Amino acid sequence: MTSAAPGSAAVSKVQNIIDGLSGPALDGRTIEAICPSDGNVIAVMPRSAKADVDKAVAAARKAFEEGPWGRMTATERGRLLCKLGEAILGHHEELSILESMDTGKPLKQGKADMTATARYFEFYGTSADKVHGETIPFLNGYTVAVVRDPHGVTGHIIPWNYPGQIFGRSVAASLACGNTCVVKPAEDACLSLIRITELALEVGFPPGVINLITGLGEEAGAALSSHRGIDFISFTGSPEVGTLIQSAAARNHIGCTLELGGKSPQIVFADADFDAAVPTLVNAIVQNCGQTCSAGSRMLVERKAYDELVARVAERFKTVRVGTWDMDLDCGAMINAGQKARVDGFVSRARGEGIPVIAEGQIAPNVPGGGFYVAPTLFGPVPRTNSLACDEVFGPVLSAIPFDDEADAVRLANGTDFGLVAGVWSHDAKRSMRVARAMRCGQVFVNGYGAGGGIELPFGGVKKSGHGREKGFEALYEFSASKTVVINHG
Ligand code: TXE
Repeated sequence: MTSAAPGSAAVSKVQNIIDGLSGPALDGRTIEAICPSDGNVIAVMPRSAKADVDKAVAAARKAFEEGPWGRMTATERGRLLCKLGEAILGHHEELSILESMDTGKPLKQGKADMTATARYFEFYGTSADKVHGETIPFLNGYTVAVVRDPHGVTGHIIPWNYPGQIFGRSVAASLACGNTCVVKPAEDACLSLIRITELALEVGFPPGVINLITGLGEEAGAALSSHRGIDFISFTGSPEVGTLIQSAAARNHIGCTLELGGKSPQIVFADADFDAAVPTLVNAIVQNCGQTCSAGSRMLVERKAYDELVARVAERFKTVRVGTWDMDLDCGAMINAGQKARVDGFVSRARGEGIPVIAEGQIAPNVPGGGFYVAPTLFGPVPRTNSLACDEVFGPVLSAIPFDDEADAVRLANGTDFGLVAGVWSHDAKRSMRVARAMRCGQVFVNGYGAGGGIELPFGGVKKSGHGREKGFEALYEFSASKTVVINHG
């Protein structure tokens, strides 16, 4: 990667990495990477097409079947993953700046993301030699062993909201199982991932084990997800594209994990500790400018405490500051003009329908005109069937909704098409447990939310939020398949 000094006006030229070699798209086409903070072009990347995908998949196949990767022990593979984690930490500042410039997120968030990315490689590096199988009692004279095999070549389509972290959680888990990978980052955010792939080669990953191609979703992404040469696909992104990915996987009879976002409720009972809840409720929606699959976008509040809690959240909401990535405030810019327009559309429709605005954050006065900024907005009470209460906004927009009792809270929380994460705030342990168990989603937090990224915690959704689990040890079951070996020694 020939990189410009971060923050300088120079434009980097970045390249695909296939079989250990950097290069342009075969037909030489390019696309531009834009910094969301000011709208300036910061890099030019290959606009890969099917031929590039063919080449990357062939390299991954060769590395899986012929390269040293398949002959290495799980411990050796794990050591390399840990070394890559260390290299990410060794280049933490550089990678964090790339991530923040490329996505518009505040630098402290870019730094936290890179720390988490490194931790994924450490977690899966130290897990690689613990992917144990089992034995099963069977007929007399038989021993049955269930071993876990890698799938082969795995495809990874990464979104732009947390490029490093989502690369880490899916690629590291896949590599720990012994697969080789082809990665297609989002066209809006690829810079940190190219650098991490370079670092992988520097620390000793054999060529072809991690291949990365940049390009548009409907071109390179579609070519990768429908490729006959891949054996599994991991996708994080929109439900619409998730449907395309699952259809392509079905046509090729391969498995996939789909993580497709959410409309996560935070249920606050009147007996909750408001001092603890308020900052978390606000952070859960403004973090990464609300562009977080698990954003706590619905604040459901027990009616008798509604006015008090909403007033306290509003007070905090007004202090939220939005600015450029290097101003390092609470929120950065939205990723692109399209996502800004989407969020602006939700806000103006809600205003037009007369839904009260309770509070707004502040955009710093000196942000550049070309950036994609939106002011965080707290609406309430939001009617339960309004689009704001049901659809994923993917921006810093919080909907406050009162509920009457526990049953009503559960009905309301489960009442959208999504099911990713939920939060429950109450001092009544029995009630918290009942509500947590009643949630139809993949993760529930009680008296907290997000818990520092939760690398060790299985993560994924139900319903329109997708299926399959990444993070934690469960990901290792997704990226491997069991094989039952039946030995007759009678
Ligand atoms: O997502 P896309 P977009 C949600 C969020 C957001 C909306 C749209 O609600 O507002 O999706 O965002 C690749 N075949 N999430 O349009 O298009 C694309 O190149 C194969 C939630 O950016 O789904 C990128 O790498 N791949 C979410 C990735 O899919 C294709 C994170 C995601 O892009 C493709 C992002 C195709 N036909 C958005 N079309 C989360 N769950 O965290 C696109 N891609």
